[in-house]
Amino acid sequence: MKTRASDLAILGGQPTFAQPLHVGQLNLPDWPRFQQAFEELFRRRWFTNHGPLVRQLEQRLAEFLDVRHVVCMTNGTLALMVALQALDLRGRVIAPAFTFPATVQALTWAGLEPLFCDVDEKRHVITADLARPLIEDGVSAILGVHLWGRPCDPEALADLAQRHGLALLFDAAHAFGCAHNGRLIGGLGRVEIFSFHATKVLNAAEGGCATTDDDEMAARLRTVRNFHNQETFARVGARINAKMSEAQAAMALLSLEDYPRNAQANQRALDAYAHGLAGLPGLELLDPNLPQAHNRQFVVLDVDAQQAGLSRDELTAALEAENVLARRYFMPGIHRSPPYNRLYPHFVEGLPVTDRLSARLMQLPSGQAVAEHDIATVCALTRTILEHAPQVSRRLRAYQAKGCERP
Ligand code: T4K
Repeated sequence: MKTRASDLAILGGQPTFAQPLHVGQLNLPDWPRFQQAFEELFRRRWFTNHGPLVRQLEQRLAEFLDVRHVVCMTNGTLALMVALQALDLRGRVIAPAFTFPATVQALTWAGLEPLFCDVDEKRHVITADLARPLIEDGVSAILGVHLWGRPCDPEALADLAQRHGLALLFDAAHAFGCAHNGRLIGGLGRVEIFSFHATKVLNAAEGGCATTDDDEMAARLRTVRNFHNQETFARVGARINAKMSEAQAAMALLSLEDYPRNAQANQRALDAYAHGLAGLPGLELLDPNLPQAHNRQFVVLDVDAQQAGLSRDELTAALEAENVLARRYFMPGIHRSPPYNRLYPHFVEGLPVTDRLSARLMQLPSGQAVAEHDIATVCALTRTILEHAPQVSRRLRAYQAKGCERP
């Protein structure tokens, strides 16, 4: 265990981990089940276009989420693009800038403009109070993001949307298995979308879905998802190929079976971080204990630079030198990223909370590939880095003076 400053890799020591520890928390099914699923797929010779596995997945997900309709798609971004098209939106959409770029990219591809809304400092999501002042002519919808699986003010947003005749939808890419008021997220707003990317708790390699309790919306989603005239359920403006393949569905079905085990493992990892980081000044782990169901897929740390003695960027750089690849999610806010900073320059200085959170939050490695003793080591390293904060900070500033962000 490293205790001396000179042991730290950022100050000249050897990296603690020979292999990088990633934040990508891949949940893999065991190999024999995966092999069997793919052997069956090869035998059946039916690989896409709403095959039996996609239909089975849609049914199982609808049961799991307790929602009337699940429409599986190629990935979460396309699910969002399809949802925006199915809602037949025009003009501007109120959305956070504190999110993954895909949320806003989907708006752009649907020909819509983002109207960036700042987020709540404690919950990191948009709220009705923050969205209300943005409502003006030309706004057609509110797109909330349940960031880190935290539900974003659904009732108050629904009320606001209804009063102003706006559509309400949610990007629930992080929120599979997370509950709001005792019900799993999936039936909020007119439509919600999920991501089944490899790094998500439900892993289809790539994949996603849209969910709704609204029969007409489901028909529209299914129509937009497929370019084929024979698959027409509703009149829509434009269509696209967003179909999920059978290979993706095979993977997702296995991952869904494993979900309880994976969520429990995530909770154990979070507990290990909470234990290992307890008492460290300036570090706050998000939601270590939650009363309601949650996937616990993101281990998010809030770094108060003044109290910790090191900024979030300095801490991630020092950990990276040890081969601990923590991520600075989400940085910068989308309002500061191209092309949005160029297209909508008036937002660049207009989202103070988003800017503050973008500078403070980091995601820590977790998931199947990160053992509990690895987490204990990451926590001990963090402790040592903080204990030697002035030297670490000086060293990083010296690198920066040479024009490098990190060693
Ligand atoms: N809305 C929100 C709020 C989202 O967060 C996302 C996606 C979407 C919409 C769109 O959903 P999708 O269209 O993706 O279904 C990753 C994921 O690619 C992305 O799905 C996710 N959010 C985002 C939060 O994280 P990157 O580009 O930052 O991470 P990436 O791909 O570099 O992976 C992270 C780490 O995981 C890497 O350091 C290595 C490890 N990894 C990754 C992959 C893909 C592996 O070990 N194995 C792998 O196969 O976006």
